[in-house]
Amino acid sequence: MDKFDQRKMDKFNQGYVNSFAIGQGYGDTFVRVPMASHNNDIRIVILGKTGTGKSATGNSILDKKEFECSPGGSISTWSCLKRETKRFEKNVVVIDTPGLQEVKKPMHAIRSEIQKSIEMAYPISGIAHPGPNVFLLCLKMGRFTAEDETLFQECLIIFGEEMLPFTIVVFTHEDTWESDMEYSGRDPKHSEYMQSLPLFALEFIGKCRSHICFNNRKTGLDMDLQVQLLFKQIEDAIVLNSGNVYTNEILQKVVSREQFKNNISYWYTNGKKMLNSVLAVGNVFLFWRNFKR
Ligand SMILES: Nc1nc2c(ncn2[C@@H]2O[C@H](COP(=O)(O)OP(=O)(O)OP(=O)(O)O)[C@@H](O)[C@H]2O)c(=O)[nH]1
Ligand SMILES: [Mg+2]
Repeated sequence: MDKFDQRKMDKFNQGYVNSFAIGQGYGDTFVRVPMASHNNDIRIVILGKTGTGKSATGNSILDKKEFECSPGGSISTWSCLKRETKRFEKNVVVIDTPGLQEVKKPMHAIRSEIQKSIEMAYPISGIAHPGPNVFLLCLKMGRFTAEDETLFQECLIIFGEEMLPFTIVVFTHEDTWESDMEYSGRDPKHSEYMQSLPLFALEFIGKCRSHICFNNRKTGLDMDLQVQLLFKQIEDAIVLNSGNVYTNEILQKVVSREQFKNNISYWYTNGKKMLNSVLAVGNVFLFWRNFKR
């Protein structure tokens, strides 16, 4: 590892406790992963850019094809959708959301639609505090672009930094990445993938609760085990967050803070324009007075 890589990994490790190392091996046998039992409800909001596999991940968690998935360029999820199931003795609520940074609709409309997911995450039992226990932020395993940097910023605009302890990054398309690596004659090592990520991504992911690689094409016991590992990570996040959830009150604070920031920048920009106009009029007046003399 050269100096630059070490610096990136240090930045990454500065974040919250990453309870599971990326790509932790688990062999072929079906192992029941022990889960810290805090509450029997798990409420999940799935976020990510269009086509990163949000709906597919939701279906893998639910073990049913509840959310529509679409290959290619077409967008399949336009509004938040909630589905529930009981899996591995947990009451699971999954809320699928439209793609962040979707360009075919106004940004403010997408943002407020995604924010609706918080109110939708009320508990099945009706006794716990409403709101999601975790956000699963889907990122497609592969190259990161400058667009991905704005994706992280967009997440923070919508849910604030307050979302980070509740966020688990899910690297989807693990299978495609592995076959791409094999095709180019390289060993698909997850640790090397992490090192290859740009600093902005490592910084953001390092601040999240944890991360996991995910392959939505797995089936049978392989898929069961993968989902159990994800549930274990979610359970760890719940315990580390002392059972707290991302509430609507947190969201309202974030929304008013964003509005305040927007108002300030509006008045700053317009105030500067007004001042420039006043100065311009003053200059014209002085010029006219001097001219008359
Ligand atoms: N090979 C592979 N394909 C995947 C994986 N996850 C999702 N896909 C495929 O990627 C495509 C897009 O997945 P979706 O789940 O529809 O993505 P989305 O993020 O919900 O997209 P929108 O709803 O349009 O925002 C589909 O064809 C999925 O089958 C994965 O882990 N591996
Ligand atoms: Mg979708």
